[in-house]
Parts: sequence; C-alpha cells; structure tokens
Amino acid sequence: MNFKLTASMMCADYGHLEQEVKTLEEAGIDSFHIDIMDGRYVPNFAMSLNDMAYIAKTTKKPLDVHLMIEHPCNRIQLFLERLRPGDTVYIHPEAEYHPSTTLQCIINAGMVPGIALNPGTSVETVMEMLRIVKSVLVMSVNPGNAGQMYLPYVGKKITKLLALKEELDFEMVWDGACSADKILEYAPRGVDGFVLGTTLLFGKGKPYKETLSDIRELKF
Ligand code: S6P
Ligand code: MG
Repeated sequence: MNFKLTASMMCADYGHLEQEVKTLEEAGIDSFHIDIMDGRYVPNFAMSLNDMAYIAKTTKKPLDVHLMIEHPCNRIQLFLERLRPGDTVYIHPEAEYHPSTTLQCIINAGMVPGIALNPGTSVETVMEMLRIVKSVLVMSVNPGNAGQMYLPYVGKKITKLLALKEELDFEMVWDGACSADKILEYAPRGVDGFVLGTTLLFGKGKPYKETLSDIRELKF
C-alpha cells in the first residue's frame, strides 16, 4: 500500500529537537509536519518561524507547513524564504480574503500549494481552489490542539474529495487523531498521507522505528 507518513513536530520533545528529527529520519518518516499557530486564527500558539527554519536546515526530508494564522498573505514571504523548493505550504481558506492570490505566491516560490479544510468547511466552498492546489489537508479535528477526538462527520467529506482527486489532480493528507484503524480504512480508499501525532507516534514510550514499521506492515 502506497501512503506517506508525516510527523507532527508540535508533539515532539523540544528539549532534544535535533535528536527527534534524526531519530524520525532513521525510523523512515517521509516528511515533517510543522503546525504554525498565531493565537488568533486558532486559540493556541504552536511552532514558530524559527522552529520551522531550524528543522528545514536539519533535514533534507520535505516539510509540510500548516499555517493556522490569520491573513497568511501578510507574512507568507517570511515562511517561503526559509523553506526549500518542494516543501508544501497549507493555508486555511477562511483565514484569507483572497486565498487564491496567496496560493499563487506559494506556487511562484516553488513550493507545493495546499489548503487545510476544517471539519466544518464544505468541499463546495473550496471547489475552485481545488483546481489550483496540489495537496488538501483534511482536518478530522478542529484546528488548534493535538490529542483531540476524531470527528466522525468528516467521513462524508473525505468520500466527496476522494471522488474529485484524480480529475482535479490533488493529493489528500489526513490531519488529526490519526490511528492505525484510520490508516487501514482510508489508505486503500486513496488518502495519500497521514499526520502522526500523539494518537499513534509521540509519547507512547515505543521507539519511533517500531511504530513506523508496525504501520508499514499493517495488513490491508
Ligand atoms: C491540530 C494540528 C495537528 C496536530 C496533530 C496531532 O491543530 O493541525 O497537526 O498537531 O493532528 O495529532 P494527534 O494524534 O495528537 O491528534
Ligand atoms: Mg496540522
């Protein structure tokens, strides 16, 4: 089964960030998910520009930067100039007056344009943006915190998106409360990537390598 695994670095041990990055690389992680929160768009602060830049310098693996910030267009260059071509940048369409303009800035900088869809955001409202983006981050929890419960009503939306992804040419990544059950159910249906946080990867007292190989060896 072909799917990608990305580590939600807001859940990592910040006392040993470089070691966390190296251990995850050795364990076979595909990319690093960077949650940036501004305390306004979501009621929390998470990783900073400096954390992101540090991880970008520490690894050659791609970064998936999830911007949970108001009006990302105002500050997008600060992020883009610290990233590498091929890194993905997700914006939340609700946080922007002109999201397609911001997506164009991401494309012009050589990054992969993405949108993050909140559980309450419908496919219909982002239909035209689906023609521009290359990746859709489907939130299965409300944005703002790790360690939340899966919201089952997103299942219907995932089915809708799966029916559009080939024609409109985008990938889908699952973000929030990702368990082995969800990978077992949704990887065969066409979800391309899964963000691993506290549900499956971090704080389990189990080596990352073991967790990742257990996931790769799931019986589909
Ligand atoms: C939530 C954020 C996510 C979480 C991740 C945590 O706002 O976008 O990326 O960090 O989902 O995973 P878990 O398994 O703790 O829910
Ligand atoms: Mg995220």
